Amino acid sequence: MKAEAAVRPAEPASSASIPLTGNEAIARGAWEAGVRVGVAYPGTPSTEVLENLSDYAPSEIYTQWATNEKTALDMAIGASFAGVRSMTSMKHVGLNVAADPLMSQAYIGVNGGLVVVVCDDPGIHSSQTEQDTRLFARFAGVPVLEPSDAQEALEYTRLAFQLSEDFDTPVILRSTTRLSHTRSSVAVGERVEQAPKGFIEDPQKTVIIPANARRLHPKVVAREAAVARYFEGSGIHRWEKGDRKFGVVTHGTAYLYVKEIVPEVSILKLGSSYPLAENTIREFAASVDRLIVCEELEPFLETEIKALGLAAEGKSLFPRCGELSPELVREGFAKAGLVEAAPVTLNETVENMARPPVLCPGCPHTASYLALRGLGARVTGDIGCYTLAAVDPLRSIDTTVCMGASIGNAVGIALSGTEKRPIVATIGDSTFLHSGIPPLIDAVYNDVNITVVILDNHITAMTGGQDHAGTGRGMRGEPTYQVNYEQMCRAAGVDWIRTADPYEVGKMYQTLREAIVHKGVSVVICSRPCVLDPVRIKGAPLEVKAAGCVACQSCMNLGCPSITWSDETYEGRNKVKIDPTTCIGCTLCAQVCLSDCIQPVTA
Ligand SMILES: Cc1ncc(C[n+]2csc(CCOP(=O)(O)OP(=O)(O)O)c2C)c(N)n1
Repeated sequence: MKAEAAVRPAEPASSASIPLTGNEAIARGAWEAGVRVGVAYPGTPSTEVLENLSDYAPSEIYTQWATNEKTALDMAIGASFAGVRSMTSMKHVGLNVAADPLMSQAYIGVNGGLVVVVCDDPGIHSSQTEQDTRLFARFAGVPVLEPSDAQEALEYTRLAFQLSEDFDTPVILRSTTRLSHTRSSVAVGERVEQAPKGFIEDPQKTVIIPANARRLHPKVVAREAAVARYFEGSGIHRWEKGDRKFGVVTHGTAYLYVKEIVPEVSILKLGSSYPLAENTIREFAASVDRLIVCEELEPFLETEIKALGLAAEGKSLFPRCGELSPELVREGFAKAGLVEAAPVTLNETVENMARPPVLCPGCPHTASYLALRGLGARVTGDIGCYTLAAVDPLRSIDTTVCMGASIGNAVGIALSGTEKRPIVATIGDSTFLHSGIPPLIDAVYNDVNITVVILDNHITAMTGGQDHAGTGRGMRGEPTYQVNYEQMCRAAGVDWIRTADPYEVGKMYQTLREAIVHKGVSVVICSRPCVLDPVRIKGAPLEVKAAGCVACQSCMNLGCPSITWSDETYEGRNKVKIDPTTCIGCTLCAQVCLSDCIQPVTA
């Protein structure tokens, strides 16, 4: 072990300490490091990184939402080529989308420092999968830094820019939901401006044709050893000496759980899992009788440590799937015989109280899916608030894979020739721009019979209401060009396009019916702003005139959370009532009511 001091920012932090979440600390660290360009596509738990970066002065940092994670990384790479520090941030699945430029840039390297913030979501709080970005870092040959708390998030972000320039590589800064969204006290520093270097003409480095790539690949391999050596001398890996009977290798937020549950053991806290701290790990292993690896998600360190020929225990004690917690870590150490097993945990109690998520009262997506169910369509879905239409009571989505998949999936179903029902792809506006346009081109190119429904609520609602290229506003609210979906679909070759208002249930149903009988590709743009954005829309609420309610329960099929059962009954069935405090007066329930008993509230 070379050094025991934690890695500190290149410039001394000022004496000021402020409470920051992990994401706020990352943004602060980037600002202090002199970042000039920040671009991202939103995704929980990473969204607030760019949102916080955009709170700094536009004269210091240019920030903007990108159309997807690949274009975001491409733009950040462009800024790095031009000699300024740049950063992009995304959720773990965003890196799947941005993988192509990342793999190339690992060969090319950087001019201005380039940091890719990736926030993993162990426990799948709000994602389609659970992924461990450390595997991606090793796959790409790109160093990954793994802060445990907000202070480290700030310091490692600064370090990441420095490393990027010193070792000519993009650097991944990996966070997780727990770190990104947890607030703690952080000692902050000042911004250190970096003089822009300008574009360096060096096509043998910046043009990745086979002849150059063959030369650059060995550079990536050699860099792995060089960065590992640097890490071992930098103090980023912290060895906390304790009981020599047990040594625990850990990382990220798992370190905090280990400290809480078994504070007396020897701990090797790795600030980075790739490149591996081989020498430090060997030394640490030799100093303890029993080596335990406590890591979240994949057995990344455990596998590497065993490959070094060292005996270690890891996933035999701790789960490989899901988020770690103090309770699960205690359970693991109890299995290892270090601590007593725990009594009933808070987690179990909370999980037993799980409440299924629902669309908001007045959500415009509700009526679109109600209509599609009525039409008996085979519906491919996508990722967004509207994915909730897959569950009761709307239950009108048959497939959901990943962002942008709905249209391609629908084309594939049509090409199979087995589907008798009308095939409808449903996709949100932000998702359509993210990755829905190429498959729409494929749909026309393959001349299939499908309908594409663009659920245009004028915002990226799922992640908290971010603007995008279809809203006509940039991330600081500045007016900018607004994509015209109709023109875009026409340019892809679609000749049957209609716009419908999902608050006019009858008309919209009729439009969708016409769309599905059209031969070829048809597009319906269901246009109506999200009820929560930009300000919460609230009209006069509705009420059920109980005397007229025949308990037909048609309104219940909307799944509106403002509609609940009443104690009154009609022919043995419960009537319904509406909560006037949450009702936004969209009138969808009144439109589907068979007995006309839902009316505006009268004083
Ligand atoms: C590759 C990827 N990037 C980001 C996300 C996070 N995310 C989930 S849905 C979504 C967009 C939702 O917006 P939109 O399609 O307009 O639907 P809405 O939620 O507004 O109904 C985003 C950014 C993700 N799941 N996958």
